Amino acid sequence: MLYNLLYPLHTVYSFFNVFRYITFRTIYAIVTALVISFLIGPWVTRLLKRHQIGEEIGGDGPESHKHKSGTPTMGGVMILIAVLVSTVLWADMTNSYIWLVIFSTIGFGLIGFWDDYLKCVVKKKKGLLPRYKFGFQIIVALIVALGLYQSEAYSTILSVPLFKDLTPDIGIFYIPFAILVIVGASNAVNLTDGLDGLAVGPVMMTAMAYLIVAYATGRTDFSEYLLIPYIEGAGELAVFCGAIIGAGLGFLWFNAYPADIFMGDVGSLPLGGALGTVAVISKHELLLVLVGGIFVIEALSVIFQVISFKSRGKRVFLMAPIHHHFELKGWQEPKIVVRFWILSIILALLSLSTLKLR
Ligand code: 57M
Repeated sequence: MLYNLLYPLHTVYSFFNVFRYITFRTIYAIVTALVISFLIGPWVTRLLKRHQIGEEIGGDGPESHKHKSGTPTMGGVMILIAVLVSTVLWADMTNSYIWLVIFSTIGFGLIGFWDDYLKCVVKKKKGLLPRYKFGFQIIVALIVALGLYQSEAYSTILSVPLFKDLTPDIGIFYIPFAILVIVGASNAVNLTDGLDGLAVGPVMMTAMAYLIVAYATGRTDFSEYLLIPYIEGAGELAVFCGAIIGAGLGFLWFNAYPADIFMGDVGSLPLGGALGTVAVISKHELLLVLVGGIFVIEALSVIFQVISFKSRGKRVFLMAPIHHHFELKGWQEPKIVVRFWILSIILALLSLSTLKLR
């Protein structure tokens, strides 16, 4: 918005020219989201405590989690406020991709909010029934996919990491594919969110990688040099990714071990959905499997565990998702979290290297 309001003044005061630069606006989107989360964090925590919106830890989890009972949850509200306010302030609000990603974030945020509300306020243990949760996630992702598909400038060609000549055009199948990426990312981040700081670390790393990807795809020179698709206007998503990084850092301040607050589904579902949407818009959908490798490993551990348990009555892991396996093996929570962060940094670096390795 500041871009739309202030940049036109550059003809009068040349200083306002600076608002033209995505890099400048991205840095300030990070700072703004960080400051907002710092400012509202204590207030959100107090509000949630006052209304007793806290986590109820069931008896089925690891013993080490029992003491976390009552920790305020739904801290994702503060992430959403920080991301959205910062994006609206610093992004070009005439850019349709920005509106699409805002829509996706709010859509998944509302689904998460509803689920948390049922669990924590109405005290309905199971929250929103999985079939409804999944159904609404598909509807939000379908709207995003249709929004892109109907735009003439948008291509249904996939870019496959490492293979510059492999560019399959999946045509109408792009719609279910985009839904799979967005809904898959949303649920995978949700599954990962089971230890203090575990989800938000890789979320920030993924946002950082996509900040660079989006910036490069939005520039003719960079995309030509790197042989990646050029998508006019996609560079603006760097501002959004910056807002996620700032909000994530601010949230981590309160969610670091021992956590004062959990993000809840109102945080995990929109963060995953937003990253999936950015991956789809920037036409680096398949890269998300590598960048967000931690989320993929967490989701796969659940799939293998469930299949193995149902088919042969045996578990592959002591407990799924895989972070619980390490807990039951005796690793301390901060050790698991920091090791997963390290893996996530390595994966983000590897992913960025594939932009050049073709
Ligand atoms: C939500 N929720 C956390 C917190 C967070 C199919 C099955 C694998 C589904 C899965 C599931 O329900 N996953 C989604 C996971 C929960 O965290 C809350 O949920 C929000 C995210 N949606 O923001 O509000 C607990 O995680 C801990 N936590 C922290 N720090 C944080 O910053 O310590 C969360 C954030 C919190 C807190 O203890 O209460 C969760 O783990 O429940 N189900 C599971 O993950 C269950 N696994 C399971 O049943 N495994 C089975 C197989 C056959 C699937 C097995 O391996 O045998 C675990 N859920 C629970 N206990 N409650 C098992 C242990």
